[in-house]
Amino acid sequence: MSGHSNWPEWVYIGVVICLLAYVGAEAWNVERLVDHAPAEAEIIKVTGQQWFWTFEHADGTKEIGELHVKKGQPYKFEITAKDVNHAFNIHDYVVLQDAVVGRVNTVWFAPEQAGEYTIQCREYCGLLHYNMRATLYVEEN
Ligand SMILES: [Cu+2]
Repeated sequence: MSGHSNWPEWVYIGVVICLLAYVGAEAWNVERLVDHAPAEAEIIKVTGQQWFWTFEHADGTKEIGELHVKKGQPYKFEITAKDVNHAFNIHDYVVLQDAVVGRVNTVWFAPEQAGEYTIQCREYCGLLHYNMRATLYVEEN
């Protein structure tokens, strides 16, 4: 027995373990929130092609160049492309996802403010890329 006490080291190790567990749990929670749409989310199929967006609601209704949704309702976008790659972007709602040929990417959002917002293509996809826009209409529920 050397009269040396090592409890400060154990306290230090304990604090580090607690911090790592906390950071890990937070990261897991954020990832879960970002990746997993709520169960009641309505699915909207989004197709990008030169140079417009097409939307198909769960009931089969289709829209071209505009998308009508309800305030407060969560939506899950299933995004794909027909010809070349595009990127689906609703700037005001921080929605951004690649639209890739032959594959379906998903992203979800729940609009909180009624109004009109711009949907844009964020991947250079040819001559009229700059004009590949659509309007998002968020309506009162
Ligand atoms: Cu584009």
